[in-house]
Amino acid sequence: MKQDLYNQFASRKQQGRKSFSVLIDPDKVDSKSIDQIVGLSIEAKVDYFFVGGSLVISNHLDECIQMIKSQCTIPVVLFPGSPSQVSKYADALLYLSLISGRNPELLIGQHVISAPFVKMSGLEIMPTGYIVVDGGAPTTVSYISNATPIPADKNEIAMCTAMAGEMLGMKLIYMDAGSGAKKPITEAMIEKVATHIECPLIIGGGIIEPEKAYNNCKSGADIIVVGNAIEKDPSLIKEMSAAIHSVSFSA
Ligand code: 1GP
Repeated sequence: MKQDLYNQFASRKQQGRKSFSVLIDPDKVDSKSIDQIVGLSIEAKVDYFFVGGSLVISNHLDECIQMIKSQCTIPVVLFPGSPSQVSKYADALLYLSLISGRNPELLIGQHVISAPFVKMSGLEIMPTGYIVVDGGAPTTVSYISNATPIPADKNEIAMCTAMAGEMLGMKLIYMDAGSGAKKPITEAMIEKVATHIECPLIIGGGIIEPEKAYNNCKSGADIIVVGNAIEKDPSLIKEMSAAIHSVSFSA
């Protein structure tokens, strides 16, 4: 199994370097907005693109990734909302198991069905424990997953879930309040989880202010994912990136 990008995630964590990932939902962009987001991301030294969405109604996932790839060398990681969201043009795939839920389909069922297809893609596969936390409003991910998110103030449940995921062999933990969450994950919860796991910790959902991204990194997040806020205002990329990267330098 290829591990290049994962090794990069892990070594950045070891060095205390924080990363910024811009989330692109293929349903919400056209060629003009991709150009703009990629241009701003190159300038702002964005570390990764995550591509995917809970639905992906359109069928231009391949096209979207090819457009990104034709303009930059920023790695593209698939963040799939369903097993059909696999593209050989990406660099890696977050192989997500929804460990905060009790829906067997999203824990293992869909993986069984998609395994041969995922393996054949040749992508670097990153086994990821996906933890959905209540973000104060029903988000697409909580509806689609048919699973109860972890209550926002139950830090111990999040901690134990992440620990279990890591001990089961997951290489990344992704805690998500859901796209467009009203309340992003608290710093207290991030800190509780970060101090009990060794693998890289990804945080996303409802982050709209650079200060929040900064505080999340200070609390132990390794990779910050922002989607919605950037769709609304792409100029935010620069400030977000500077805030996240400033933690690395002051660490
Ligand atoms: C959602 O973590 C991502 O799955 C990003 O959320 O779109 O709210 O930034 P936002």
